[in-house]
Amino acid sequence: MNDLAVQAAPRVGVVMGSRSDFETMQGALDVLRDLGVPYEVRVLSAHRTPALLPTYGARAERLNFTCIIAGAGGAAHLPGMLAAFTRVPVLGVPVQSRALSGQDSLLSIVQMPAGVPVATFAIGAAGAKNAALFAAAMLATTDEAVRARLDAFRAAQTQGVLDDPHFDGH
Ligand code: RP5
Repeated sequence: MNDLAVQAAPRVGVVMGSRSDFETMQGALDVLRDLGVPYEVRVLSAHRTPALLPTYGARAERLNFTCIIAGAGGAAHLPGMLAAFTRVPVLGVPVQSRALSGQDSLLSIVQMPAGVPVATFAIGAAGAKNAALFAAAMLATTDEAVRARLDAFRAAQTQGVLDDPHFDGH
């Protein structure tokens, strides 16, 4: 995973606690790619590679990332630990665990004590996609090209509903 595509001048870092999170996090990568947001992808584990967390936090600051999207499952301490090591905003994605359907991941990520925030998204694929859309929206405050692509995405999404033959317009 760590040899996955590293794009030129990444604006968003996408990290996940395990290769097993990739299927979920693929949704975030797809959205970032479709919206033309340069990103890099890493596997970083709070418990298996803890020494890499401060290094990555410093890298995110040095490269001036807009944000880090961090997906993890189970006792999902990766987003909170990363947030402790960097001022770059961390968007947490709770990966759906087998044992508790991701409720453990959600609570681990969302219940940060005051002082070190993690923005927390929905469990699973929807959360991964929305974290990427949120990252794009942050970038869109200063990047006109991303803003235009995000607006076009939302317009197409709206049109998709309106074009639905089961939608009667009332
Ligand atoms: C977490 O533990 C990962 O984020 C993953 O969701 C979960 C299980 O990891 P594996 O045992 O599948 O590597 O660290």
